[in-house]
Amino acid sequence: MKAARIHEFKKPLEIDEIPVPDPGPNQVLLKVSATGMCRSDFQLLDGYFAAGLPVDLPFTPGHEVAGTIAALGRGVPQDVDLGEGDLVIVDPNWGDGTCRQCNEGNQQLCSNGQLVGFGPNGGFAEYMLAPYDHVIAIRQAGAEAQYLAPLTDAGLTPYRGIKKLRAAGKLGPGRTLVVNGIGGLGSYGVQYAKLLGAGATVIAFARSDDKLAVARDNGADHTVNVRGKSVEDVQNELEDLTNRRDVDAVLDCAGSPDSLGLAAAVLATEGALSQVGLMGTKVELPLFPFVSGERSYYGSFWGNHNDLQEVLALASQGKIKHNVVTVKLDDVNDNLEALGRGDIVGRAVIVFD
Ligand code: FEH
Ligand code: ZN
Repeated sequence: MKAARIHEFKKPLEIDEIPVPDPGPNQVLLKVSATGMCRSDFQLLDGYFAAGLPVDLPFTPGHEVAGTIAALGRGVPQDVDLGEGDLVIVDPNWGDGTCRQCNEGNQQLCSNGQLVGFGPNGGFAEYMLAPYDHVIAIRQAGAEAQYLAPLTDAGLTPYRGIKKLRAAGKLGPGRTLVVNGIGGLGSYGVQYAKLLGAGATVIAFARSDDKLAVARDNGADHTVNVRGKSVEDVQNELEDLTNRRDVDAVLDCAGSPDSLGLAAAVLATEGALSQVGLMGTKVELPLFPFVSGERSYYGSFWGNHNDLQEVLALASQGKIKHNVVTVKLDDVNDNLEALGRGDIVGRAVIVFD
């Protein structure tokens, strides 16, 4: 099979011809149909995760996968409703099933767990392996792999991030919610801001008009191009748009020092910032304003099984729009470089024949 593999960090992936793997007793072999491309794939290749998520080279990235079952391991229970040819998505976070986080249903937080495409080989290949209990069969007629794959990360991570803001009581009528960074995650994040915002006014921040057009098309009430603007410039635009110079909640899908600094600066008293973007390497927040204004900062990572089921339900009801650009495996390096530059509008998805 063809596989795009990391042989050396900071060097292009190599398209290799390698054997199709055999499923272990409790695994399924997937024929990959579609795999989303994430900025964290670019960061993986760049060595960003070398300490936290070490991988054995050569390594196949790809953590946002839909495919069809090609074979079942001999230990897959007979009563499991999975069969060859079934269209499935890969639930990407494989916990150990024993720790507190796993028992709370948050396998993405398991310190002994595995993240597909960041440990186990992923979907930048024609076939891949997954535990049988971490694939979800899609029974909806007409469901397309290129739109299912992104739901396992780009369409999942911002969903959990918005849920944190809702759980913190920061959304609702009269509230303003910024989605900062309209890339693969932000194009879904704007939609969840409207779906879960309970009437909050949704404002998109981005550095390109093309991405802000996606945000408007996906339901943003207002957009602000923040490229080259000071905090005061942005506060002036917020006042023109909302009659306020601050906002109650921010979903930051970028995570760069500039985006985090701007978000912290415009966050209102008792406001909350939910962080899903990882462009930077550290968090710097103004200490006294955060303490004296009881502002909150939440890290939010990927999503759990229930979050994913909720996203699948919204998608099956036609409540989620996709901004997908389909690409081929042979063009993986060009698209990784484009991701690194922030040049992809929407989500690039590798599609296989
Ligand atoms: C996955 C693994 C490690 C870091 C970041 C990510 C994100 O792509 C999850 O949304
Ligand atoms: Zn990702």
